[in-house]
Amino acid sequence: MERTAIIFLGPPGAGKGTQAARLSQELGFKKLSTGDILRDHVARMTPLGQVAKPIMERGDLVPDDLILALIKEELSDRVVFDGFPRTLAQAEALDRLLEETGTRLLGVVLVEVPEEELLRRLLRRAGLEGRSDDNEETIRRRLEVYRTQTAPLVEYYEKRGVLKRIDGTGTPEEVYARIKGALGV
Ligand code: B4P
Repeated sequence: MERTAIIFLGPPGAGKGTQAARLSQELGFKKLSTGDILRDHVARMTPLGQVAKPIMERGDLVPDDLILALIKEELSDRVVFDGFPRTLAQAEALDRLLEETGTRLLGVVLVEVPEEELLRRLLRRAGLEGRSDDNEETIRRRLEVYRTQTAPLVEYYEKRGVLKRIDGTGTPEEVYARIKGALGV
């Protein structure tokens, strides 16, 4: 069986987690969400969780070396990455890992949503789920971190011809149909 991977990229609140969950389930791929794994470590207060907690509460990124160790531990033959990579160093390390393991990148799905809508969605989730990083100050910091540290990955993947730009507005079903169409799966 060929080893394959799909990456979900996009600002906080774009719906990456929602769409990655659905796609991985339908394709039978493992969903590897660095945000979910980190939240689990924080909840269990593991050594990684203790380091990650204040960083995530501020809306900053957890150091690359810690994230890369997690990824190596959790990598699988068929995988959907949700929220990883988030920095150029992570993207370059992932390239090396995919090459070493003979894994083919099927596409990088960039979910695009205007900033006012992102804020609206995350503030609504704050009321529903009470995630500790879903308050207005942290959300603004997460958006800023996305612009400065993660947005450069758009050009990185665009240059290689693997980027699929997806309009992330509308219902989750509408967005999902666009993603499947763009990936041809
Ligand atoms: P994540 O968990 O990845 O959080 P996020 O970027 O905010 O995305 P999330 O998955 O929650 O939101 P989504 O767009 O799916 O990261 C949290 C923190 O962990 C980071 O700030 C960082 O500190 C750390 N971290 C994670 N990965 C890291 C890495 N690789 N390197 C370093 N640090 C890392 O959805 C948002 C909301 O929109 C949901 O409530 C959803 O229900 C709603 N929604 C989805 N689709 C919708 C639609 N079509 N219409 C309306 N609402 C919709």
